[in-house]
Amino acid sequence: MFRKFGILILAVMFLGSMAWIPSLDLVDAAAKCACGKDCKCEHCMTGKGECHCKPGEKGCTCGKGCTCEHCRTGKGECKCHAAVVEKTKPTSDADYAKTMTSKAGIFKASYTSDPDAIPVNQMISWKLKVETADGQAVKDAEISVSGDMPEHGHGLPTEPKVTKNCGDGTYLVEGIKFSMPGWWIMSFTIKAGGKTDTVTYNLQLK
Ligand SMILES: [Cu+2]
Repeated sequence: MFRKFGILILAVMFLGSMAWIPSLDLVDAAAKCACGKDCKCEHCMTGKGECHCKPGEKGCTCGKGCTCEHCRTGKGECKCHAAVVEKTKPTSDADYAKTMTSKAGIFKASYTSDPDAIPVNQMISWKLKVETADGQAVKDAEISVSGDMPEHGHGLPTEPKVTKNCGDGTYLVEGIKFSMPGWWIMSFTIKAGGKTDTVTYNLQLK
């Protein structure tokens, strides 16, 4: 009786471990995918081949190029996971400057933080100064804010917003709270003069 029971337990454990193998593969594969969303391309589901998404193409948010149906045809949802191995650590040449040029080179923006030494777990505000690439103040921008901790796959605990346009190309951003120390990315999507571009800052909080 006891022996039978033991064999049964072993059998269950064996089947259990078999069931784990593919799901572990999936977790691993998903971690390699660069989509901001979740796409179901072969690359993302199995880790095979390269991701062939093109950023900005038919709803694709992959940094890589995946050939999932979502990315090729725009149908359905992208099921890639946000965390990418290469992106989960800041590169050694990561720029921590407070003045950055936007991705497409349309704007230049600098921030100042209040307080200056950025604390963890405390509500703070930033002032963002926005200029065109040639240094003209951008006075009528629409700005959205997002913060992200790529190593952990989570964002800010708050939803910071521009609460005041100071009129001289600076904008008050309130409601910023970094919930833990580590590497953070702050992105500001700036829309002005019919153009949209994103400025990204790296932060290393202690
Ligand atoms: Cu975190």
